[in-house]
Amino acid sequence: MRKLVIVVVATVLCGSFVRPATADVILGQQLYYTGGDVTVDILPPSAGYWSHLSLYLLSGGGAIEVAFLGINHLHFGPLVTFNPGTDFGYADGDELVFGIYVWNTEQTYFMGPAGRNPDELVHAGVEQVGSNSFIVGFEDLFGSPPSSDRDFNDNRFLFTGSLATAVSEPGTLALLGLGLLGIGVARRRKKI
Ligand SMILES: [Ca+2]
Repeated sequence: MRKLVIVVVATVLCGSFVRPATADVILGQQLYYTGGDVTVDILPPSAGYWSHLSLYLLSGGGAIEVAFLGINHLHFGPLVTFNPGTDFGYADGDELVFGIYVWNTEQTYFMGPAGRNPDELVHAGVEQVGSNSFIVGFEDLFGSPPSSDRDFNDNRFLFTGSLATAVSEPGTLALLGLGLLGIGVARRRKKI
């Protein structure tokens, strides 16, 4: 009996620490370049609207289309492999902002924070499915329910390769270093 109790307790304890089989989708998650190639696969969409995927550079409140990557309804499977560094001048740690342009509504929705989008809502979720693999699902309808079902699976893409969900350690440390340097300069200026 005692043995049985121990086994049951051990099973319950282990169970509570086991990660779920499917990773969580994180809404508003951003992806960062880690140097090297990135491959894009188009996964079957669940949308009625047609869209295309592009890589964008966000600057001064505007968006520049860096690379047109493919039309969501015309192609499934591996789409393109490119190197954000050698092809487009990205540096390690730079954010890779992917977005969809929805043909039917002429709206563009970006990965990342809500404020980037025309309705001020998050429009993409990221699910990490491998060490360097991420499924990004977009919501292609404007606004809150009932205008939009907010299911984030209208346009889905698999990104593999040189991507990460956080800026690499050296980049973070370098930023911290710059911050400390800034504080040092400010203090010195105050003394004068
Ligand atoms: Ca939807």
